[in-house]
Amino acid sequence: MQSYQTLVEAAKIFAAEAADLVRSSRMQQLSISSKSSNTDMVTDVDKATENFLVDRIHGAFPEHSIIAEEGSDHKGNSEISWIIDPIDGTTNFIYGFPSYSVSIGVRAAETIVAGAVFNIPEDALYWSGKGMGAFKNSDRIHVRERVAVSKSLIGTGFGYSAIRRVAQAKFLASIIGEVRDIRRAGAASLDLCFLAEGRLDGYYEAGLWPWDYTAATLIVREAGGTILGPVDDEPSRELTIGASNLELADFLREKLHPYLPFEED
Ligand code: LIP
Repeated sequence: MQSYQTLVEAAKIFAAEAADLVRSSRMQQLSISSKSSNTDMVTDVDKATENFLVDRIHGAFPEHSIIAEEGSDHKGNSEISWIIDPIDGTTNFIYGFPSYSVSIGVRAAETIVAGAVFNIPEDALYWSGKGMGAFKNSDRIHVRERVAVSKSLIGTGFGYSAIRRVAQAKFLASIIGEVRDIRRAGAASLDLCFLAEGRLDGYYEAGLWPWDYTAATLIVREAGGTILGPVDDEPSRELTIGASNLELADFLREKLHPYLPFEED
């Protein structure tokens, strides 16, 4: 099996190349279609970037598996899996709102061993390898020093189902008076990387997919942060929580539990 370092370096290179492709496509006339709802959009750039990444990864590591947001699902004969979001924050990409990324996570069996998240508008690469620490470009990053829950800045996001968003907003209303404030940036991988570098104290979201959170989960953990799921320390589609400290993570999970699972259309 390749060393973790080889996988980390490859993820960094592939993420940067894919970011160049997205950036160069930004000014073209986008072809946009919808997926799970009329607000869940995908562009031809998402699909072209995914195809580029699948070709690059398969060309370098033909024995590896690949799972990606826009449907690629290549079964390899190795314990290594690449989990890709070609554009995380597609709505932001379409609107030109400066919060979208390329997210590439790598698992060896169940362990996340490499992660690369390219913040395209900021031209910055967040990356990590298991046991290597977390980085933004060449700078080491770390979660913010512990603060009281009441002084915590919390990121979150909402689903593509209107009923689900209303239920999520009701939960938000239940905690907004107990924390410093809320931020909604629109790309889970960047929300978690912002946590890793101290721009947020905590983050939660229900309804994420593995390609949204895999890479950034490793980056948060290697930056000294805590990741929780609904009942353990693994993120999931039901719930992903990230925090600079366990007290804040536990606060968010305890508050969220009575509201889960959020309704769907
Ligand atoms: C997005 C997530 C974000 C969530 C959005 C959307 P996409 O992923 O990263 O956290 O709030 O609703 O799901 O669909 O842009 O790849």
